[in-house]
Amino acid sequence: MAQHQHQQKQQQLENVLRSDFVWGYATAAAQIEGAWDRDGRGPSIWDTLAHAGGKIKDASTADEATRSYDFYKQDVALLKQLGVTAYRFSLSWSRIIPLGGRQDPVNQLGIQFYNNLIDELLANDIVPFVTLFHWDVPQALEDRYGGMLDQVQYTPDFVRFATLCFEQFGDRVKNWITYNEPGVFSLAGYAAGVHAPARSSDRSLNESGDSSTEPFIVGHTELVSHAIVVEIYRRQFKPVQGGQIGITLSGNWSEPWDAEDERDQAAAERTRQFDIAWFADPVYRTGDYPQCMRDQLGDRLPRFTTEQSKLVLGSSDFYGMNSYTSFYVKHRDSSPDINDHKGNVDILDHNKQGVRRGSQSDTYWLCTSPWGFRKLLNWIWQRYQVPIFVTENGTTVPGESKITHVTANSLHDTFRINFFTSYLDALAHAVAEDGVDVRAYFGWTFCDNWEWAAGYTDRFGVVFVDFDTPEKKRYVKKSAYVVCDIFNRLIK
Ligand code: GBH
Repeated sequence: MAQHQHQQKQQQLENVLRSDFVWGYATAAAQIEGAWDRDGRGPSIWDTLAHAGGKIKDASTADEATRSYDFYKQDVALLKQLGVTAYRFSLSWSRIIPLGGRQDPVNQLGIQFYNNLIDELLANDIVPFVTLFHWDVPQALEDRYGGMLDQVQYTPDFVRFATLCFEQFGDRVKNWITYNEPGVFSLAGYAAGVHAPARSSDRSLNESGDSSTEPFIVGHTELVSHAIVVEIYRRQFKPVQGGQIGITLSGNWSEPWDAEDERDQAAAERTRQFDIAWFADPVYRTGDYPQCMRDQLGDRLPRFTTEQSKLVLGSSDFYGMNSYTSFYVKHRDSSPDINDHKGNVDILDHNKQGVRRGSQSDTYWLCTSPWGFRKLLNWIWQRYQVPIFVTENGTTVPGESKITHVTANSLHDTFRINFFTSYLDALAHAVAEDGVDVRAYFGWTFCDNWEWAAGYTDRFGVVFVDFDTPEKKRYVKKSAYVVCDIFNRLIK
């Protein structure tokens, strides 16, 4: 096996994380709740995409998902059993405001559901981390004005939704995340066209869209509306409620294919900037997009007005970090394609010496590469200097998606245990030896769930779900206990 030579034997660290370090698991409404049309909920763009057919790997929908809408009490009890101190979940906008808009009626049953969930968590001493937006735009807003493509129409609708949530839940919720992975929402939905609302320049895949412009317009809408919501929270709610608010960004580590070649070093840095600094520089560093993106994209990259730029800079109390894997990056000599979003590079599984980026999971893009996780924690900390909350990190297990009914053996998820053990070891070393300020960690994810375009074919949970049973029966995998043991050792 031509394995990666990145692992070094390191001593096992103890008591290196702050005593107030919080940890748990993250989920998203669209992936777990089910009850897609019950108690007044309106459809989101993901319901539309799944129901239209042809875009989801196993032709499934999230109509039922794990039925956490029905079983939230059991889920909270199970979370408690797994030892977590926090739980990150998202709100379904169209459950709370079925048509989504600022003039549209509020659904009291939707508010009631989240009140119940929040109260149940607090009764169990589990701290709620609430994401306002995890990719599920109300379909009515998509129909009305094209959703986030129309920044002027969309922004007041998102502001109203966010304000309503602060009013209704902010007495008990003290940790808010505005957007989950704005870059993935933009690129997968408007460049690759594989996520809702399924737009791209590729007419064999999507009816409409423009991969060379729309992702950047949508990204701009997300940044500006995020900043406006944060300003409102800080001015109107924080003085009374006392919580914190920020954004969660996706990002994987980019390593030069040839570590000796300056062109590959520059390419890897450029990819980090397209991947991460696209959102992180405006928010944490400069109030503007990175220069390398402006150089390549020119006027296709929107410009911040002076006022927007001021609002965006400093608009996050923490760095919400979602990261799963690492890639090798090689420079290209040709000039960039109009639809390029990565900085004109080749993304590779092996480096020049033939070393693999890590062991392959069940998911094509995901390999276990903790060596890059430590480097990425350092890069983010050095560049942005804000406390890091790891808001997602996890893996699928080779072959696990083929298991439909549980056996004792299938709960021994050794591959996932190795993933969490090595990533948490990397995190502990980044904190203890590199001085990186990490304050929270959420594994992705609690239960196996509806994995977007992969449907039910990717199992990311530390809890196995038997989707064939009406009650979506849950079984704890071994990794859940290992993760708990690791945090018991690492937290002071
Ligand atoms: C997260 O996104 C999501 O927040 C979460 O809802 C999801 O369930 C979880 O990951 C697991 O997938 O173009 O080859 O890089 C992860 C980020 C970004 C990973 C887009 C897949 C596309 C493949 N995703 N990426 S590639």
